[in-house]
Amino acid sequence: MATNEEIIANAKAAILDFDPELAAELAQEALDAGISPVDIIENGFTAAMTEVGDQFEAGTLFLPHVIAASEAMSAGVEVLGPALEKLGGESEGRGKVVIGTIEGDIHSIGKDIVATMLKIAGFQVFDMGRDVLINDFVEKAKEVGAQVVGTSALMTTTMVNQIQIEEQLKEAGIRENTKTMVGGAPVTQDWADQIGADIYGENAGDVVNKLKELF
Ligand code: HCB
Repeated sequence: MATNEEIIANAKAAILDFDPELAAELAQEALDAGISPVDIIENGFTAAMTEVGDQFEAGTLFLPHVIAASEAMSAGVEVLGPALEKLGGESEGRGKVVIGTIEGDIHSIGKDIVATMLKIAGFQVFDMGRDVLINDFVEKAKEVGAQVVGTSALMTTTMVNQIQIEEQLKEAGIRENTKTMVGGAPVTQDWADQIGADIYGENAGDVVNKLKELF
């Protein structure tokens, strides 16, 4: 029988082999073995996606490979969905979070994971999707009275749009009552400080810890 480490390593390999059926099977095997769905997402699937990104950048993998890898990851995460939801319910109504991928950017996998983990932690999450207009974030925050507006940016060309969130929330007169959160692979604590965002989320676990501390 495979050890937990082997199951996680195999799950990572399934993404690197672009195999959605195997990723789904291994997600189920991980749950049956009592491995936390968070562990398999972070140490199996996400670790593989990081490697795919590095190889894409190095020119050893191409866009169709990236698409196939993200489809395999989605197939695996789908199986983990019910188990992730079972982790939830510890404290309903912690706060309202409007989240989405920033204007111009269609990457959604990381944002989806953050949104799921926040729901599990008891936050009310308004997931705006991807390539969300800055104005739509602001309007939604006003409409629901959000405590947090979180944006995800996966590209150096789109992270600059996070500055617009700061500016437009100020113009709408709601910046003082709203915390801003930024995340995504090229985003850093330095960037958050530079643009005046309140929270930098390095990964989904970090986001949940920081927002739990605040609310
Ligand atoms: Co895409 N892509 N891509 N891509 N892609 C990246 C991001 C590059 C870095 C790859 C590279 O060159 N090394 C690169 C960007 C370079 C740059 O910075 N300028 C890139 C490019 C260039 C592109 C296209 C332009 C390619 C093209 O068409 N020529 C195009 C984008 C077009 C557009 O947006 N307008 C594109 C398309 C795609 C897809 C569609 C094939 C696919 C996305 C599928 C989807 O999301 N539904 C994709 C993918 C998968 C990637 C990589 C390989 C992985 C991203 C990912 O899902 N990681 C990525 C390489 C990389 O990032 N290393 C590559 C896994 C998740 C779990 O990690 O960092 O997103 P995460 O999220 C973490 C963390 O950051 C944090 O928590 C999450 C969970 O722990 N977090 C937040 C995330 N959002 C947060 C928000 C918060 O408020 C707080 C915390």
